[in-house]
Amino acid sequence: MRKIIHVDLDCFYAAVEEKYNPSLRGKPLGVGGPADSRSVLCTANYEARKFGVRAAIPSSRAVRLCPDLILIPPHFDLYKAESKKVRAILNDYSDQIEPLSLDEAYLDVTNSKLCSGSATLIGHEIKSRVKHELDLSISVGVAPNKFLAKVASDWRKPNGLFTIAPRQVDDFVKQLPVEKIFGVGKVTATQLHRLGIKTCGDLQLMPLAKLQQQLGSRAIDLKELSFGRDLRPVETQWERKSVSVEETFAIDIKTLAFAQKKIPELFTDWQERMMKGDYFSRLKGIQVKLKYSNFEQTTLEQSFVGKPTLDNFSELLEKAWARRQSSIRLLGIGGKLKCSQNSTPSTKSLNNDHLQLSLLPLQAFL
Ligand code: TTP
Ligand code: MG
Repeated sequence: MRKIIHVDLDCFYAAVEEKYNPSLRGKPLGVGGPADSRSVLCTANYEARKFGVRAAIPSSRAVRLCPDLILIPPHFDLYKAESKKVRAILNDYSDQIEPLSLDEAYLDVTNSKLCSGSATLIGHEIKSRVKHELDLSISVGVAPNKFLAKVASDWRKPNGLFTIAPRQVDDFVKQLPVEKIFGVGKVTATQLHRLGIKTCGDLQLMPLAKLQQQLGSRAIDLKELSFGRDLRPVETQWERKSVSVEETFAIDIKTLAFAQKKIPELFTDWQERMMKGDYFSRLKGIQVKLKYSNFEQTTLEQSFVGKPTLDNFSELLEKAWARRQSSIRLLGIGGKLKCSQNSTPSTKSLNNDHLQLSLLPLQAFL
């Protein structure tokens, strides 16, 4: 049985701002562009979150929700520097570390002899060192695999530590809302709810064939995760080469106009991923992927440097659609990334390029 730790700093950008300007502590704080621009928030501290202020909402809306909100522009170099310091602490506990973004990483501590071999004690020590040495708060999840470790780090956020021991997995997942499964966004969650599935326990009981009718190939992966099973290793060597998001539709889409309607939601998701991993500086191209009803697919790419807009993807979709003009079962958008010169935590990468679970080696469970 493996011992996996997932760490995620609390309101990271805002916490770094507070660290360097302690007078901000205790006050509602948002990091993002000015309220009179079209900017969105990168994050907000927990005081601001009480007002409904959170990442990705427009700054203008944030100040309407919380008139006393202090808005600070992001200082990315500072965040990268702090992220490196956290990474240096993590390095003391494992050499199998997979950074997911500037503020998140997995550690495999299965073979560690530190802290009497207790992953939970290692988690406590990491928390305490990040607090005392860096004046930052980090939440820690400990579990037998990556899926559960990530859920666990979020379970007691902020400043939490939560362990899901192997013997607790069965009971834990039974009550876990399906929304907690990564890759289950609003669309999939709604599909599942329609089938009467609210928790992983419900998902476990649903016959696979029925699930496949609704969700296609993803059904197998979701079913495995609903039992708390996830064999993905902690990957240390990868560098992300692309960031993409995609959606498989319950009913195939027949017209370009309908496909275009799906772009904004995908674009928002994609932009969030790109920002979170600080990938825009490495963007070299954008792409649109269409999978047709007969499972054939086409991908159209275009060179792009900088920050693409919704229109860029809409135009690309139009060109891709023109190739066949036939109904599609899946639409994806993404960006191709250049290799980084020196791998920082943000530019090292995820095991799976896509959010889609279908790329995971879950078949190995069967
Ligand atoms: P998160 O870990 O998602 O958020 P957080 O650390 O601010 O808050 P918490 O973990 O306590 O819930 O993202 C880490 C940083 O990435 C965040 O501080 C700012 C940045 N980010 C964006 O720039 N845009 C976004 O949409 C998101 C979600 C994060
Ligand atoms: Mg965080």
